[in-house]
Amino acid sequence: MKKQILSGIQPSGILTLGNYLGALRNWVKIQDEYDCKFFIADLHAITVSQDPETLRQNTKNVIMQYIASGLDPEKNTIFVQSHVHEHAELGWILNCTAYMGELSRMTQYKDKSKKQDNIKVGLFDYPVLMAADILLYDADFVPVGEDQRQHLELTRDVAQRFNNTYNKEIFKIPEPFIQKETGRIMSLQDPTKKMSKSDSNKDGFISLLDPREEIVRKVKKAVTDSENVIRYSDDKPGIKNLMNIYSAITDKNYEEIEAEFKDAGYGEFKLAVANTIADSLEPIQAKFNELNAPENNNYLNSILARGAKEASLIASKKVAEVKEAVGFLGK
Ligand code: ATP
Ligand code: LTN
Repeated sequence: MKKQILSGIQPSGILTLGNYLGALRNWVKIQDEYDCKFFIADLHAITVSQDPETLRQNTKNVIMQYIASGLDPEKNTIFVQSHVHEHAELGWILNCTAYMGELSRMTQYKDKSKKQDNIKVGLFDYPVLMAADILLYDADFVPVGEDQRQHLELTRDVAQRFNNTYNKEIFKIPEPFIQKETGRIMSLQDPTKKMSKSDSNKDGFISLLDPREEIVRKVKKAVTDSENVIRYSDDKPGIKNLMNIYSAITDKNYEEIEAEFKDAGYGEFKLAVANTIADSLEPIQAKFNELNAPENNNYLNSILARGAKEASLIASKKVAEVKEAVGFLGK
């Protein structure tokens, strides 16, 4: 039996290089070895305001970006979270297991709530829905970026507590699967903050669909320091971030990169990084444009219909087990 993998990305914009290197690219690498489910977390996306038409378009775009990045719809279950109502249903039940105190400690909530005037209950509750996503499918591993580690810890605590409360191993306790080097790609405009697709400063992130000129412009504008020496150091967060990106794409280690750019200044280094990024995104963009043609609409819909069917089958069994354990009267 292959081990189970589950992960998702919110359709809150076009995916960034951070999403790609931190999550998506790793999914592509492991898709043969594991039984994988990848979903589009639209229920999560509405924890902050979304324009309905943009959300619909972003959801389609994320599906196409998954496939264009190399996820094979024949090997993986790909689905939209809101197509499987058990996510919301289990989310509610787990709300009655999770504690206010533990949710209050989530750093993503603290960061995101600072940017909102009226903080939605859903933004606070988001990690519980994420726990439900994971626990529905008995995931062994959850491949995500570093920012999600805390949510995974919470998932493990909630699962354990639920199992203990009902004295039954209903939920499998999942493990995080986080790549150290690429787990946290930083904003180009503020290298102390993670690169994020919903950043209001569009120059902070590179989107998977940015054309080469735009990538070159953004990388050239990236905030660095004034030393003008390409050296890997924690006190040079901007350069460190660019070196991380370059290393992730080229597979060169930091010493090799330092040697390669020994006689170069930041201008030359940035141009090399930008072009390397653009080269690696080119095939993804070509495939995306192909998938985006109107004649492929039915193909994409059929993948999602199949994905929802496969996911629902598993999720409904888990929810039935949970309802029984909790003491709900059967129909
Ligand atoms: P939003 O800006 O809407 O919060 P986001 O860009 O932060 O979105 P998510 O949808 O929350 O992205 O994350 C999808 C996946 O990408 C998660 O596994 C997350 O850990 C990973 N990820 C997001 N940003 C980065 C980053 N800068 N570096 C590495 N991984 C990242
Ligand atoms: N919270 C995640 C997206 C997400 C997720 C999940 C990831 C929602 N549910 C379940 C892994 C497993 C994020 O990246 N912000």
